[in-house]
Amino acid sequence: MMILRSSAASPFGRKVRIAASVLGLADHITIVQADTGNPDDLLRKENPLGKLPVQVPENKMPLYDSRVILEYLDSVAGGGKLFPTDARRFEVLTLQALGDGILDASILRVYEVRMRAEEKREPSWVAYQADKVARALARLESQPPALTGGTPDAGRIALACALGYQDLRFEGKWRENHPKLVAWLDAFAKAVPAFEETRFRA
Ligand SMILES: N[C@@H](CCC(=O)N[C@@H](CS)C(=O)NCC(=O)O)C(=O)O
Repeated sequence: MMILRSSAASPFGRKVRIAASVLGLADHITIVQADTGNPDDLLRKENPLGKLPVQVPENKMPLYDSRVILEYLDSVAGGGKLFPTDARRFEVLTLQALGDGILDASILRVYEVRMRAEEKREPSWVAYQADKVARALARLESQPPALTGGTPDAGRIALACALGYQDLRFEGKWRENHPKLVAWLDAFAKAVPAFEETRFRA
């Protein structure tokens, strides 16, 4: 059994759970809730950065971050599934970077509210992060990635989790002006049941 240290609402943890499901590895993973705010949580021992998800394969060193965990799961499943080795490889890796980047900027906005008292917040910095997300979503809306069928790759999993996080934390406002991406996410959810199965419900 491998341990996945994560939290139910984590979009990066969701990437790992979806990846494990599409690779048929979900039954080999026990999910243990981690608390990023608790200094005594094993999380900080396993990952000095104190970020989740962390995956601990049996008798092996802890693995992070989500990209590395996806690479690991892909290799356990025989390789070349989440990360194609053919000409599509760099398109997939760049889409993964874009999806993860949307998440990083979005999470910084959430943390600005969670970690800083109201009078200490910096609207121009929040707008700077929000603009990254807006530009990324505009680019994706103009060129939504093809859904290729079969096992979804790491780029498409990252994008689905990034859009799911906009629904969770930003009231799904992106849906108003990104109709192609909405259709893309609907198609992804239909093809990948683990997407709905891993949706966070408070
Ligand atoms: N690049 C990392 C990002 C992980 C991340 O930001 N996780 C958030 C929770 S969703 C976290 O642990 N935040 C706590 C912190 O930043 O200290 C990955 O891909 O796993």
